[in-house]
Amino acid sequence: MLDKKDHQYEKAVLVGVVTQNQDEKKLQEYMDELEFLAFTAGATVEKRFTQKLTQPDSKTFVGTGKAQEIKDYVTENGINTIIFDDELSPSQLKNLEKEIEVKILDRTNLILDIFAQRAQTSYARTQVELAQYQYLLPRLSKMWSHLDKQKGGIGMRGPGETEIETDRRIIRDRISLLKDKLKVIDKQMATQRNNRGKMVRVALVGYTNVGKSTLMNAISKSDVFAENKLFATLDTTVRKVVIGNLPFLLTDTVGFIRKLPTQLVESFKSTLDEVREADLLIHVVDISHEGFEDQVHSVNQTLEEIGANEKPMIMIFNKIDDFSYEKKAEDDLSPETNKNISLEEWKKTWMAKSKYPTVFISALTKENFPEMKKMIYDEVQKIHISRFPYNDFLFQYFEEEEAI
Ligand SMILES: Nc1nc2c(ncn2[C@@H]2O[C@H](COP(=O)(O)OP(=O)(O)OP(=O)(O)O)[C@@H](O)[C@H]2O)c(=O)[nH]1
Ligand SMILES: [Mg+2]
Repeated sequence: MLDKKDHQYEKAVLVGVVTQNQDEKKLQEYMDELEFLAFTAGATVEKRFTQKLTQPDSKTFVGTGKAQEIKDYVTENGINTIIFDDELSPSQLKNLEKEIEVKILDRTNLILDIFAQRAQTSYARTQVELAQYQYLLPRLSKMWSHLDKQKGGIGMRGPGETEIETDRRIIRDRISLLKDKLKVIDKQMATQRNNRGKMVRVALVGYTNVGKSTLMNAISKSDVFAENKLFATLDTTVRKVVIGNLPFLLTDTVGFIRKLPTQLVESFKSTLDEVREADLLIHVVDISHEGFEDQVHSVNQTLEEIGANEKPMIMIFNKIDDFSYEKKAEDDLSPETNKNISLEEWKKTWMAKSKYPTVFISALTKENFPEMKKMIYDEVQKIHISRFPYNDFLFQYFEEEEAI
């Protein structure tokens, strides 16, 4: 999977903790996601360490015995980086670095680093830089100071690399400068959005890597970057789309993830405003992912956090071409997993339980596109009619065969 020729991959280990009543399977799912994040950032994962704890240790997050086990492995195997699935407090981070003496990152750090690598426009870069400084400020004192020789690589890109040792005052000044800069851009963006007029606005939302950009490209014939890594999209793309006779604006934007760092939610205000100000949300779900129901839950939670949870929505279950069904033998008493449920059963379950119009498609093979387009058309039309009540051209019927 990794192309070692092009990049210098760092050797990393992962550390995950669950409470006593969470199960092993969930933990492995979380670790799979963390490994994907690590891979996206540019690391190869050599080993996973996990522990069940009623409460994380206030000093070292994991227990002392586990910390020692990790230290031994890291020393023996020349590991550069330890990645924790949870956000460490500044003091836990300091204690662990003192104890183990390699670079330690947490999930937030990793996500911020990926965002820093991915940011293309100066707008996105400014947002990420602000989030990074906000993360850095409380963790500034002597962080990584003993690691001078290993500088660079994951978690060290952006402000971390050059200004780690500088005075907090300088960081604070930089934060307020970036905030001012963002305020100006936010205003410009708001004006831009206003200038788009009264056209119905539809936003693609969903967990990262579910296929939002692929779907955007398929519906709007645009060319948004899509790939099998997390957070391929940071910058927002807006396209005018016409389905049947009905024009509307379609927005593709940043994906969500479990435990999205709060610093990012704050600094991506304007990006998320696209979602907040949309008339209709298209929630894209990757049905081929074993944890897709958790992902739906995370997305709904984030929507609630940004105050966008009461909007009309369409649920699109994507990647049906990649859905694999493992029928369970009758004498198989192992617990049922998502994979033991057929696509037909999923359809029935979700259509019954979702209060939103729901459709199952493949953005790649375009399976069920006519059904999906009809659904989008109907929902957009409802909004359009309430906005332009005297526009009678709208009452023409949608023709499935029409080239869209
Ligand atoms: N098999 C299959 N793969 C798909 C489908 N739709 C998208 N993909 C793949 O899923 C990966 C992620 O697609 P993207 O469109 O980048 O996903 P995204 O939701 O925009 O992701 P972020 O921008 O990273 O949040 C790519 O490798 C796509 O080729 C589908 O219907 N079937
Ligand atoms: Mg994308």
